[in-house]
Amino acid sequence: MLTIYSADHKLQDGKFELIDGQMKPPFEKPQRAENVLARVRKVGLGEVRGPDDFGLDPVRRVHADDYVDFLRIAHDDWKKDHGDSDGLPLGWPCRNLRQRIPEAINGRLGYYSLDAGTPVTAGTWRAITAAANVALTGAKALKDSGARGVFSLCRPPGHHATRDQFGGYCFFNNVAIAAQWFRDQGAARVAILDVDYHHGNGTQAIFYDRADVLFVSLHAHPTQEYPYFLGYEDETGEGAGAGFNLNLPMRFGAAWGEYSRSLDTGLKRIAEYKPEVVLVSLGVDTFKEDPISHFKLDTPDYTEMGRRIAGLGLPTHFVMEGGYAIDEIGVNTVNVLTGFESV
Ligand code: Q9C
Ligand code: ZN
Repeated sequence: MLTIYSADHKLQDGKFELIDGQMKPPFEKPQRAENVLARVRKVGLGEVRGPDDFGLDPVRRVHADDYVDFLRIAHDDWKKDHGDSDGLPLGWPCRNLRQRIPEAINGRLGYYSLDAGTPVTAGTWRAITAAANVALTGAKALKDSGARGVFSLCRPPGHHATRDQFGGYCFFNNVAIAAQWFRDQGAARVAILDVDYHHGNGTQAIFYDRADVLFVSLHAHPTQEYPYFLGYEDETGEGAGAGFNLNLPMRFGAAWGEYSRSLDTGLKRIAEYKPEVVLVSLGVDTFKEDPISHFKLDTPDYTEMGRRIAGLGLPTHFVMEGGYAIDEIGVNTVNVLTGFESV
C-alpha cells in the first residue's frame, strides 16, 4: 500500500497542552508520526511518497474563509501580544455570550476554538497545510491508481476540526477535505468510517445536513469522554442528511468483543449505502495502553479491524487521526493496513 507522508508535520510541536487542570507536554507530538513511518518501512508496506501542493481551494471547500485566514496569521498575531510562546485560548463564546469576532487575538482564539488543549505554534500553519496536502495526495493517488487502499499519514490529526473551529489537537479536517475532494471529482456517494477513540465531531458537523457523505463513528460515549457535547446515538443527520449519520458510542472498558459488534453494524450501514469510496479516520487511541483513553483493544485486534474493513470490497483511503501510546502506535496502525491487504 502506498503511504503519503510529509516531514513538515514536525513543525507542529507544542510546548504544552492544558489537560486535567495541568499544563503538560502534548500527547499529540511529532514522534507519533515518526513511529508510524518507521513501522511502515519496517514491514515493507510499500512506497512512501511526499505530498503534492493542492493549494487552499480544496481546504476552503470544507473550512470557512475567515477561519482559514485566521489560522494563517494566528501565531504572528499572538506573538505581537504575547511573545514567542504557543497560543492557547482561555475563554469562549458560550451560552449567554454573543457570537462575534473580537479584535484581540485572545478573543479570536476563543471564537475559533473548541478547547485549550490544542496549541497554536509558529509552525502550525505549515504543518496543517502539509497534512491537508497529504490527505489530498492520498485521495488523488487512490482515484488515479485504482489501488484498493492508500494511507495518508496525516499529522496533526483532523476529525475534531469543524468548518470554523480548531480543537482536540486538530486544525484542518483532513478526512473531510479528502471526502469533499472525492465528491468534487465526481464520486456520487462517499462514506467515512471513524474508528478513532474520540467522536469525530468536526466531520459529523461538516456533513450533518448532507446525504452525499455518510458518516459512521465508533467512539467512547460522549457522556463520559471528550468531546462531551456531540456523538450521541440520537444524532442521525438533519434535512437532506437525515439518516446519513450513525453514531455507535461505547462506554469505558469496551474491548474487541463489543467493539467488533459495533464495527460490523457500522460496516453493514456503509455497505447498504453503496459508496464509491470509503475513508477511514484511523485513530488507534482505542488501544488498551493509550494514556488518555479507556478502551481495551489489543494489538492483534487492529489486524482483524483491517480485515473487516476490507470485507467491504471498496476503494479505501486511510487517514491518520489519534493514538498516543507512542511505543505501539506504529504496530497498531500498520496492523490495520496489513490486515486490510491480507484479504
Ligand atoms: N481528559 C484525537 O485523538 N483532550 N484528539 C482530552 C482527556 C482532547 C484527542 C482530555 C483529546 C483530543 C484526534
Ligand atoms: Zn482520538
